[in-house]
Amino acid sequence: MSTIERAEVFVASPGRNFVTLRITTSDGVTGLGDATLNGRELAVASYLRDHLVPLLIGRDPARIEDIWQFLYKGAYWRRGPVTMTAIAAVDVALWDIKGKVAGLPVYQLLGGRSRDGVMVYSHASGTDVPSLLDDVAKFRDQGYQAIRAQTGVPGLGGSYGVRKGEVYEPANGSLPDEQPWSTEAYLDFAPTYLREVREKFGYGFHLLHDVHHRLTPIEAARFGKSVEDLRLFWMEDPTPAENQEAFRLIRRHTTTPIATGEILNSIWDVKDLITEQLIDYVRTTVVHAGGITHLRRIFDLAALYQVRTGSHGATDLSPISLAAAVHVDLTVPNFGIQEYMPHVAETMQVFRTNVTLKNGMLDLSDEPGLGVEYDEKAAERFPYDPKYLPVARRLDGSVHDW
Ligand code: CS2
Ligand code: MG
Repeated sequence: MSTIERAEVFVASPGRNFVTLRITTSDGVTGLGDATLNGRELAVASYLRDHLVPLLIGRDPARIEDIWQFLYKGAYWRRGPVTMTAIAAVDVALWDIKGKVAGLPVYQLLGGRSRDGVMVYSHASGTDVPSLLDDVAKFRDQGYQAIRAQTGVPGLGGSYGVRKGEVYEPANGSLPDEQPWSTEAYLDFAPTYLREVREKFGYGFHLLHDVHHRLTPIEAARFGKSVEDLRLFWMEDPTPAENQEAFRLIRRHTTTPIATGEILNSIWDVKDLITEQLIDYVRTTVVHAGGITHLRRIFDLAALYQVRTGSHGATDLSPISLAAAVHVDLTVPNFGIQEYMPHVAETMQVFRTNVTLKNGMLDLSDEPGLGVEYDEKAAERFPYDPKYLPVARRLDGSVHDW
């Protein structure tokens, strides 16, 4: 029997910080898992190095489900982003190994293709409305079928979702950047620029918008109602999702579709949202929700209730997570959309993947496993660089949800 011989954790910053797990079997097969949790990277690295790696050595790498249950139930302390990200890294690395041993891409092990490609949405943004409209035009020209639109709110300086350079990177300070927020200003402004996007470009593409947990349920209801005729594909994270019940109130008032889940980590965190049909898209990911094994469980539950998938895919999820997401997205019957932002060149010097983009759709080749390689030598050129996500403060100085 082949056994797990080695499990190494790499922390590097090729363009941004990534935590990567590499498992090696006694047969010399390697598997990769992403363990990146933006702004809390070292907590997951320690969870892996200090607590999980010693438990993996000598185990049968083929027993993915059993190892998942052992790590989840065996910790006694359940759920949470650090735990679920660490378990995800192990799980994804084991699927990678299983694929390589079988000589099949992971999507074949998951049941094979349900579709020819994976529709993605790109991120159009601008510091003001004209620059946002230019950005939308650019992505329309590149053939994207779905575009998310965000711009800064006048008078508030920078905002979440707005790119500074080529790539959006919210974790930007060695201490958290504190950014002002006004719900009133946002609620007055956001519907007007989304309307301008529709007026200029029409309805021949999917338009998305991220509220980023900023509104109370009744404010979110008002927002959703005010943009109903713009036919958004979704409004994302209209209110913080810890309180799953809150979505019932939003639902009562608006038909604007709702997406949530990028910061949720387990099936229990989305259970009521799904079973009570309080959302339309579940945004949990392979990296923060327990790997392929657990994500499939969430997506299968969602399928029973006509809730579709829309996994988070910002650049703080490594190319390993993007590849794993595409394997899952190709197979699940209830796929909705995949978030996609290209990684910077430095990142791609360290991670080699076979993911391709054409006409706003992602696909990958038939390479066994995930189809990702990690260049450890190249990674050494990019040492860990501590970075925090920003914090939002209301105009009276009190802390708001970022
Ligand atoms: C955002 C993310 O992509 C999204 O929808 O909500 O950019 C999020 O802010 C970051 O991933 C946080 O690390
Ligand atoms: Mg988001």
